[in-house]
Amino acid sequence: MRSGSWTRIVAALLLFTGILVRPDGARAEDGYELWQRYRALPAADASALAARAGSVESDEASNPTIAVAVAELRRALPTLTSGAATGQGGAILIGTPASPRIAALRLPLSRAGEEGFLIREADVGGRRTLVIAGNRPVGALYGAFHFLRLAQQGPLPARIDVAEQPRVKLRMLNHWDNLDRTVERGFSGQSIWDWWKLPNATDPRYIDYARANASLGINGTVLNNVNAKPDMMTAEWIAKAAKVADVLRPYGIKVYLSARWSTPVELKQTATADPLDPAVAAWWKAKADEIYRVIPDFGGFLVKANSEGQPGPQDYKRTHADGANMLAAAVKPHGGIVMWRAFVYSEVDPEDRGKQAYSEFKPLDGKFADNVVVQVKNGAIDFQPREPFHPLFGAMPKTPLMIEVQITKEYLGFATHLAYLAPMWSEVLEADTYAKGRGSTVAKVVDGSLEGHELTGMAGVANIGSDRNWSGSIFDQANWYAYGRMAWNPDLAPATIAREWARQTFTPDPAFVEPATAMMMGSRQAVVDYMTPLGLAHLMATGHHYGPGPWVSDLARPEWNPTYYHRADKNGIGFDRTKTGSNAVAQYAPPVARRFADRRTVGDDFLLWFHHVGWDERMASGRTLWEEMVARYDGGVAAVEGMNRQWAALSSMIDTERAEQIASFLVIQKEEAIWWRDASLAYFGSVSGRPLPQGVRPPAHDLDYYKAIRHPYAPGHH
Ligand code: GCV
Repeated sequence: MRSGSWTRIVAALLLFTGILVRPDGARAEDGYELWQRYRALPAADASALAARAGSVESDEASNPTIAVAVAELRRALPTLTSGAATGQGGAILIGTPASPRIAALRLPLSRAGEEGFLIREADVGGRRTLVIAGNRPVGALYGAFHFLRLAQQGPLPARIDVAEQPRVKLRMLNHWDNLDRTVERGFSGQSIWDWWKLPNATDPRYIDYARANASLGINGTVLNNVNAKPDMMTAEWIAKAAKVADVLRPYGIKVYLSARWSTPVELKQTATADPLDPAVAAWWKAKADEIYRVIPDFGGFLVKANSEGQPGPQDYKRTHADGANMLAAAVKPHGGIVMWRAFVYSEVDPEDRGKQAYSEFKPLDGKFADNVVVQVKNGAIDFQPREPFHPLFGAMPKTPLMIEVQITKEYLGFATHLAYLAPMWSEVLEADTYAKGRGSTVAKVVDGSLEGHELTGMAGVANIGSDRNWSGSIFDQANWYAYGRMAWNPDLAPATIAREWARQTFTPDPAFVEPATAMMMGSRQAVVDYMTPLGLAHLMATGHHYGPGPWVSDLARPEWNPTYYHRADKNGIGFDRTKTGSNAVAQYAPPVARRFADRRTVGDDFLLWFHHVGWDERMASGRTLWEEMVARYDGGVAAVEGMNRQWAALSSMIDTERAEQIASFLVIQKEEAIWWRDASLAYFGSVSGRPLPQGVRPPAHDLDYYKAIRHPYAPGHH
């Protein structure tokens, strides 16, 4: 080992043990503080901040939400301004119109809506004061976090006048956390919910979880996996959930629970789970009453039914609407809602899996109760590195639809691959459904503006676990952050979010932030290119979805096999979803259907999603399809090599501890990108019979080598 490496390792150890402090005074960091590090600002910025916001006042400190907002500001400002040369001049006043001093200002609070805020400077009792106000305490809390977001990023603007309110009503995290503390598709340790010790003991971490989420405006969390257990509905487990709800409540976060359809039968309290059976409806009504007695602001239920082996109303020849409406009636008197998932595909239906959710749900439009929202994944298959938008968006005008995205990276390299997901989500949100002509974007379906729905939402499958850094890697914190920011405002630009995250998480120095942002912005496309280029999908190994398995063709159900999705043979590759194939294109509005159906307009990104293309057909680049595919796999690997180089150049600008972890994960990513590229080219080369173009590096091993790789202990698989 080179002596330089030893020096870095020793430095990292000293930093870790707190013995060494960097010359710039920064403490060793393990990522626990996320984007809420509140480190000392440079002297000039600190002085300017102290002059305007040196102390914090409120007339409503007895309100628990205002109290946590005040506490957050008081926690942050002293360290942010610790390097200030001048005194603590200005004051912050935070609250709602319940505060006489805020009411007297007659602020235009209609701009803040139910949950938003205003931040502006005003004269309060003859003193220049920075006012953070909401119509409700939670708005003021979000305003406090917004102010800290601004303050952490560099000099405050000379004049502050901000008015914001969320575009989406339900800004939800979905935990796929099991009662034994394992996490389905979780790559960051155990569940943060220490169920075994609840309700008697809580963990201070729950408060930091609430602080982090409230800083983004997240206002709901589903505590347990959609593959739910009946036990969750027992008094013992409801008491545990109630304790978590108590901790999260001041932060404006409501608790929701995933409900297993067959719960009353499995608990041996009803003979059937038929939603139209009065005994079943009565059981759920009593259960809802019981929950609301201990969680008065309980949000409601999330349900995965008749999907991947989960029970559901169809077991009794009833529809999804019958099921959802029965549960909705149970929570309705308490103001609760039901989020009913549209992620369904049948174990017996031979129809293209990508078409099944639309086929089942579209006919139910208008049949759901008004406190039901149908939760639709961003794409029609399953959180692939790239999918076209789900055809249900725009197709159910009478039904509120919320979008579900996956923050945890089940199909994008788990926690060790750097893949910033905001560009993927934004690609879907910006997609035009043409449901009501041009401009009918998915974002407008989701925020309710297209059809005038009030009940709107976004759900993100959480990547949060017991790891010190919460998300398994530092850069995966950016995905949690970006999800929350986009749930607040689906139009926020991914690069803007990346910059604000990087400034708060690392340093506001543009010499770091700009290249780091560029690296993040290119990272998801790199994953697409080394895993599933040109519209390919679901080529991952069986079960755990870790690593390549494009050859897998022996699983019981056709749609469990990667060969089902790529359909490669010696002539070509791709899933024909046009009229000559499954005709899935017809599920989109005509202008979209026409674009996807035409080889000339579909574009490279979705080419093989919608078309079966000959290996020798020419692409826009002038290459044959086979040559293009090789170039994409190579490009993906090259991009990751570039990220490794880029990080080597940037890492000295931040603390050693996080820099080293990121560097080591980038090495893993590089090795795995090469594995994906080599295994995929070995396989597709064998199927196509085409040789690699001249000068292209052959795979390191033969196909059998890659086929023999097994990973029975890959994380996140249940
Ligand atoms: C919670 C995919 C995942 C499953 C997950 C399912 C779902 O199929 O692999 O682990 O189950 O999606 O969203 O319900």
